[in-house]
Amino acid sequence: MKYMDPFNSKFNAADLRLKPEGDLITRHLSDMDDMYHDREAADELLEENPLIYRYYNVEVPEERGHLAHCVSMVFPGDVGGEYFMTKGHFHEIEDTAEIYYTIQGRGKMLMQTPAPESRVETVDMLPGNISYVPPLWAHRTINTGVQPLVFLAVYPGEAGHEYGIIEEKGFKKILVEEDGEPVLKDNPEYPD
Ligand code: M6P
Ligand code: ZN
Repeated sequence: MKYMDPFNSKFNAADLRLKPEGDLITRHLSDMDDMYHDREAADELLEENPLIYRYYNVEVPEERGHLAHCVSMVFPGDVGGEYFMTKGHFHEIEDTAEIYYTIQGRGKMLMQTPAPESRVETVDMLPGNISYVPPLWAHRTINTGVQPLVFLAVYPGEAGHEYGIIEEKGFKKILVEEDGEPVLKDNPEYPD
């Protein structure tokens, strides 16, 4: 392994930007509209095509020994009652974990083990919470509040992202707003 020089990144809470910016990824509704269960509501909102989330990947080599890290923000909003959320993923290298540190906002992390168990858990994402995603669990972050949900994520450099399973099947549960409260419900489209 080669030496790499130490460095800082600085997150500015006032404008929600990271410096240096690194690799900035933005996801609009059109990047994930078929992940929401209410097709009609998604189609309606597509005209506006809101920004759902963005994340700043600090540039470190994607290899074993390094710790990939990024600052993400999921914006507030919903599609037919289903809160704005990340696409969600498993790690390509399945036995790699991840830590999320919530900086501001309010939300939940939805996690699920691989089929056939497909066990679902959620943890609260509130300022100061350190959320642990153990190896093997798929994970998606969901903004249940009215401010951007902002968090730092750290994971092994080699972990990689596996989106295919979630794109195809979704999560077993969805998080929807009912009477102003987040309620976890069965995903009606989840295959048996
Ligand atoms: C977090 C980390 C990243 C991830 C990002 C967006 O910051 O887990 O690795 O890429 O959220 O989530 P997704 O990749 O599921 O769209
Ligand atoms: Zn991850």
